[in-house]
Amino acid sequence: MKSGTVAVVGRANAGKSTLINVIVGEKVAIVSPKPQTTRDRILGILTTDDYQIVFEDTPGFYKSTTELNKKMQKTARKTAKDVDLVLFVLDGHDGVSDDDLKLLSSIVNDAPVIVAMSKIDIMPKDNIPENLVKIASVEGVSEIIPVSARKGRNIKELVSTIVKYLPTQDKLFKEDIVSDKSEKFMVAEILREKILLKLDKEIPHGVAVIVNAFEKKRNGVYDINLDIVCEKLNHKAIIIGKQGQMLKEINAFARQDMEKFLGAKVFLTTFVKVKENWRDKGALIKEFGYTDDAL
Ligand SMILES: Nc1nc2c(ncn2[C@@H]2O[C@H](COP(=O)(O)OP(=O)(O)OP(=O)(O)O)[C@@H](O)[C@H]2O)c(=O)[nH]1
Ligand SMILES: [Mg+2]
Repeated sequence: MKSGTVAVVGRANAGKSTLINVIVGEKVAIVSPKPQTTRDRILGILTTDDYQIVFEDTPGFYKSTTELNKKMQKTARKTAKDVDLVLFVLDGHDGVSDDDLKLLSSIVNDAPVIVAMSKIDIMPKDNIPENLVKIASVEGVSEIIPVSARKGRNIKELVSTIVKYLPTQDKLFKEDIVSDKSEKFMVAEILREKILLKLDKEIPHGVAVIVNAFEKKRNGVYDINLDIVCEKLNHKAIIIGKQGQMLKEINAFARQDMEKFLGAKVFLTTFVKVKENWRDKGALIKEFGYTDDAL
């Protein structure tokens, strides 16, 4: 049996989490059109009779000066070491830049590197060969596979290529495990995903979601109470919206997804709090669970 770990790294918004969700066949990580959606290392595990791939999703590389961002970048760099394979996701639909190539060469280390050139469904066809040549110029790249997670293109080819590079050994996880994250973690993330989708500019990036209560009642209904922590009083007003309309929409949208995820009815309550500039305060970052200590 082939089995091993695969760090999935790349620029923020490249499509890493989308690709893992599609390959694993379940939503293990939230996705949004905004950069810096993923903040933690999240495992997504695909097991068949012949192989087990343990994907390690990471926060995308992004230029930002907050302490939280520094922690996220560290998580990504640390994850890229000490794995059997690196899967570098590169969104080249606007062309592959020198910065992309620099980033790619900076993560090349002892493990083989496969580049998934993502979003080919929105990439002008004529650009594909040129992009491939550019990526191939980086030393240490073992394979380049053009894919579209959205359209499911070349996913099988990508998986079989990954398997080729994994060691022959027993499974690392039981076959029924798809993620290392708890239901509690995922419901908080689902709410954060809806905030990312509904709100713009700095607001969603400055939001953390904290679980106060997560309980399955005897009637089967989940009672969930979450805090939405934001950075400024005026952000709180925007999140709540006129007569609470924005928060109502966010909650309704999130509850729907939570019910799908948990397979049960959800009673959701949320409360918006302000913690000034928490993204620059180490103690709060830790309190909110963003730490690379476990890596
Ligand atoms: N057209 C197209 N869009 C895609 C594809 N894959 C992902 N996207 C979109 O790209 C955006 C970013 O996707 P994510 O999966 O959140 O990207 P990520 O690399 O995990 O981003 P971070 O977590 O911020 O680092 C979302 O709006 C996705 O719907 C694809 O194959 N084609
Ligand atoms: Mg992500």
